[in-house]
Amino acid sequence: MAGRRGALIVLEGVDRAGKTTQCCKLVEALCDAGQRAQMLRFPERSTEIGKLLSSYLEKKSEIEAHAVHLLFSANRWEQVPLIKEKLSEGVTLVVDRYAFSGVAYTSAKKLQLADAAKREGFGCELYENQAFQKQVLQRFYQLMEDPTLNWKRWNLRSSHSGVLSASKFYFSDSRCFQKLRRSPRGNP
Ligand code: FDM
Repeated sequence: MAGRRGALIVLEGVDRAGKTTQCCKLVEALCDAGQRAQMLRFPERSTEIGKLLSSYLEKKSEIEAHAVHLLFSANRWEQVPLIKEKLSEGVTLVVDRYAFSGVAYTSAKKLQLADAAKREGFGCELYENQAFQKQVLQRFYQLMEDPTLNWKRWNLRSSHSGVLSASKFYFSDSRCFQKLRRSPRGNP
């Protein structure tokens, strides 16, 4: 008889929201509770595609906007066999960013072009500036407005992070925490 499938839990949010810390804590808590859990993150920078993305994010190379969006998507697709294998083995996967980042960052980039002159720098990587991050946050809010995703909202004290699982989606920034009951549709 097949064992129980693992859960896919995704944390989404803007840069420096604390997603990685929360992912680590969640994996630790699940393991402490006797579950098998592992962490993944996107972009997965170790693959050939991941190396291209890393170089792009570190401003060492330029890639056309549509092409880079497809590379982020391909970078998720190349991990799909591993994801399926782990889930089918009963391992719960806690994922630091997934396809919602793809939508939020690419669509925010279109807005950013008009606003580029107002950027304030706060980080080393390409997207780490406040004006752009505000736009990404707005895009996450817009994604949360989708009525087909059946969101619920909680108040949180701090942190900008979110969780997406096969059956639940959570997103939070400093003001809200949302939950999706149904499985999100769509591709990685
Ligand atoms: N990012 C990440 C995208 O623009 N699209 C995507 O599909 C994904 C998964 O890559 F700025 C961006 C978001 C962020 C950067 O940074 C990854 P971290 O610190 O490794 O999360």
